[in-house]
Amino acid sequence: MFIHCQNTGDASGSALRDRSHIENMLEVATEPSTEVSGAIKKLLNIYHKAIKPMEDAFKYNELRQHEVTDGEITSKPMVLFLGPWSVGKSSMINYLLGLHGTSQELYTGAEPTTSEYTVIMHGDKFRTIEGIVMAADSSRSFSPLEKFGQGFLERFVGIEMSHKLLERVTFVDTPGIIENRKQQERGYPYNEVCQWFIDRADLIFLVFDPTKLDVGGELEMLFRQMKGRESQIRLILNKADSLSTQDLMRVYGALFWSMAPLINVTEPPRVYVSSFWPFDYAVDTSRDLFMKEEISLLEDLNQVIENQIENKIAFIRQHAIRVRIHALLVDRYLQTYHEKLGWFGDPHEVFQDIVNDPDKYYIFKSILAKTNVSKFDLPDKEAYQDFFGVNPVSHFKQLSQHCSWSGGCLLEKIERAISHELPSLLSGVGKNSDPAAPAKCEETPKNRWRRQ
Ligand SMILES: Nc1nc2c(ncn2[C@@H]2O[C@H](COP(=O)(O)OP(=O)(O)OP(=O)(O)O)[C@@H](O)[C@H]2O)c(=O)[nH]1
Ligand SMILES: [Mg+2]
Repeated sequence: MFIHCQNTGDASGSALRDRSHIENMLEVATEPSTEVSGAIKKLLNIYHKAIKPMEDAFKYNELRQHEVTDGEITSKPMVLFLGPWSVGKSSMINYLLGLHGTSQELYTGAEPTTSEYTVIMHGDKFRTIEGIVMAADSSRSFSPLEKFGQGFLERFVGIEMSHKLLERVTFVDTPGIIENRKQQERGYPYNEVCQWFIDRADLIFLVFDPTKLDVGGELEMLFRQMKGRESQIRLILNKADSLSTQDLMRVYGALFWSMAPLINVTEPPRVYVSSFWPFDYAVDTSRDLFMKEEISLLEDLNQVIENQIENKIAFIRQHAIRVRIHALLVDRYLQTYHEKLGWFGDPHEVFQDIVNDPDKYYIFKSILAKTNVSKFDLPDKEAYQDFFGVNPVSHFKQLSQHCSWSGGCLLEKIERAISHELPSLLSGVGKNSDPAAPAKCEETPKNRWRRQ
C-alpha cells in the first residue's frame, strides 16, 4: 500500500540551503500559450486522420500494446525519475517541489523505500488517488496502463497537490532498481512498464549515487530500453558532496565507461553533478560547481516545459513510424502467403511455415531495405508468431486494398504525416515566438529533434 510521510533525512541537523533560485525559475515558466493549444489540436487531428486508422486496420495495439490516447497527447510534459534504489530520487522531487518538512513530503530512507510508481501532479488540493482509479479515468493519460494488470495497478498511485511547477509539468517517481531481484517478484512486467514511461517521458532523470555505482543486469536492460530516447536522458550524479573531487572524477569516468556500449549516440548525455536535497553541501566540497549544476538542471527543466509541444510531435512521429513498419511487415507476410499458397495447398500450413521462419522468405530483410530503418528498431519475429497466433491471417487485407476514392490510401496518409505534416507542424511551432526573448539556457539541449 502507498505510504508517504514526513522524513527528516540523514542531515536533520544541517542547515537548509537557500531556494530562491528555484522560485525564480518558476517565475520564468510562463502560462501555456494559445499557440501550444492550437498545435495540440492539429496534432490530435493528424493522429486521428492519418495514424489511428492504420493502427486499427493492422491491430497495432495487439503487437506492441503501445497505443496512444487523446489524454496522452493533451497531457503536461512528464519528468521521469529512474535509477537504482536509495540514490535520492524521491528526495530530489521533494527538493524541487519544496516539500521538505511538510506533510506532503514523499517518503525517503536509506533502505529501498519507494515501492510504487508515483505520479505527482497538479490538483486543487492535496489528495492521493489509487492506481486503479487513475487507470479507469480515460481523461487522464494513464488509462493504457490498465493492461499491465492488477499487480501493477496496486503499485501505481497518483498524488495531486496545488503547486506552481506542477501546473506545467508532472513528475513520476519510480521504485529503485535492485539488482539480482527476479523480475517475477515484482508482480508485474517491470521492463514493459518502464518502457511505457520511458517512451512517453519528456525528460528522464537517471539518478546515480557515486558512492555505490553498480551497473548490473537490470540497469543495463534499462539503458537498452532508452534507445531512441537519448535526447531526453539526463544523468544525475547525486549526493556528489559525499565524495572528494578526485573520487568524483573517477566515478564520472566509470559511469561513461559502463554506459558507452549501451547508449550509442554521437552526442553523450548531459551529466549533472550535484546534491539535490535541501541541506547545505558538505564542507570542503565543490560548492560553486554544485550550485551551477543545479541552476543548469533547472534551466534544462524549464526548456523542456517550453518545448513540450516539440516533444509531443516527435513522440507521435516516432509512434507513426513504428505503426507504418508494422503495417508494412504484416503486408509482407500477407503478400508472401498469397504467393506461396498455390504451391502447397493447405493455407494453415503455408502461413505457419512463413511465420515460423520469416527469414527464409526475406520478410524482415525486405522491410529493412525498403524503410531505411535500423534492424534494432524492428519488432522481432517471435513477436509476430504471437501476433498471428491471436490474429489469423484472414483478419487482414493487404495495404493496397486499404484505399478509398474519398479518403486516399492509408499508407500514403501515414507517410504524408511522417514526412510532411508532422515536420511542418513542428517547424511552425517556434516561428511565432518572440525572437527578441532572451535565451533562457546558456547551454541549449541538443538533439531534441532527430530525423529517424
Ligand atoms: N548525502 C546525501 N544524501 C542524500 C541525498 N539525497 C538523498 N539522500 C539520502 O539518501 C537516502 C535515499 O534517498 P531516497 O530519496 O529515499 O532515495 P530513492 O532513490 O528515492 O530510493 P528508493 O525509493 O528506494 O528507490 C535517504 O536517506 C536520503 O536522505 C544527497 O543529495 N546527499
Ligand atoms: Mg524513492
